[in-house]
Amino acid sequence: MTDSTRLNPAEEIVLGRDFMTLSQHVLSQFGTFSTESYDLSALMGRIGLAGKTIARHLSRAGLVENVLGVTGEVNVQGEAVKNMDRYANRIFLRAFEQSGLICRLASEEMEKPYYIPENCPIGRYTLLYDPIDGSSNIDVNLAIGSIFSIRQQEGNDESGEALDLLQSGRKQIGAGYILYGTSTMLVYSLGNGVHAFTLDPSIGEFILSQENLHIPTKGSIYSINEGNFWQWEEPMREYVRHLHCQSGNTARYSGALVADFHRILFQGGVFLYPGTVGHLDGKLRLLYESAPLAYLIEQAGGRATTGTQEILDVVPKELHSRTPLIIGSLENVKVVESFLQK
Ligand code: P6P
Repeated sequence: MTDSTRLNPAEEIVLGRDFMTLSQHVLSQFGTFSTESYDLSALMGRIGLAGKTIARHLSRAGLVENVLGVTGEVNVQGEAVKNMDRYANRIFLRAFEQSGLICRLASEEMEKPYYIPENCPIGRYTLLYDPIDGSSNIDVNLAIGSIFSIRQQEGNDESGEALDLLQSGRKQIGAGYILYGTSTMLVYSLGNGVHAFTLDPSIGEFILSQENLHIPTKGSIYSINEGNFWQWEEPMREYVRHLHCQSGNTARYSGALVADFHRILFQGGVFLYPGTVGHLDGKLRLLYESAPLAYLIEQAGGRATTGTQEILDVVPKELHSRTPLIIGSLENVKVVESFLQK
């Protein structure tokens, strides 16, 4: 008679692996069952729900209406709004209504923060997010992502100006991204290391796949849009020429920050989106693109800078402030800084 209460080692590993879900992992991070740990566990679970919903929508992009293509609107950034931008933005909003967790959401797609009044006395967190990063890749079925940053809400923000958000990235209590690639992955940190989850569609759960990620201190990959070469300032051109003169470097650029960042995080190297003569602050937004990725990279032992200042020390002038971004392995980023600070 087999003992049905016991598992063989292989089964134990699988069930042990399958049962480390995203929400469970967050709780295990705190080692206590405090209100904060439960709130953040539930909050991450909701982000996972948003990610799963967006991934499902993307998986049928060519088959259903209003996934590919544009809405005909222009967002606060002056960019054409893709159907997926609007859909994903709404999914994040819906994920947190009636949650009691998030009082305020700020997004690339919304000029002003969105308030959920029924959550405000209780939910003291703000979620800043880019619902779909790399949307130019959607219509050609290439990887895209969502990026998120979690902050405590300080005060009641009666003015609705969200002035407490105009503080440096050091105020973040957590950050992460979802990568809609060959598989859907969620990578996050709440200040205790960086952890990666892979969506198992058969059970509809993000399952822990890599824990305590560390970026290699040096890598051979550089990721930059060399089509902008003549718009960069001379020191940046000098750096790229330096790479061209060396053997062993590999250029990889997908057009989606999350995908390029993910490769650098796992394999080492450096991603760069510098300023250009027309836009010295570059293209990427600080609060919901660069700062959350800078939070992750520092947790993973890497570095993120504007070229002259650490990204996490930059104080935004307004909600949609942009910043140059150089992010990746410690040694690679320091070489870039040595060129830019000459
Ligand atoms: P470019 C996507 O629009 C995005 O914001 C990032 O995801 C990406 O890294 C960058 O812009 C690509 O910009 O100018 O190289 O096409």
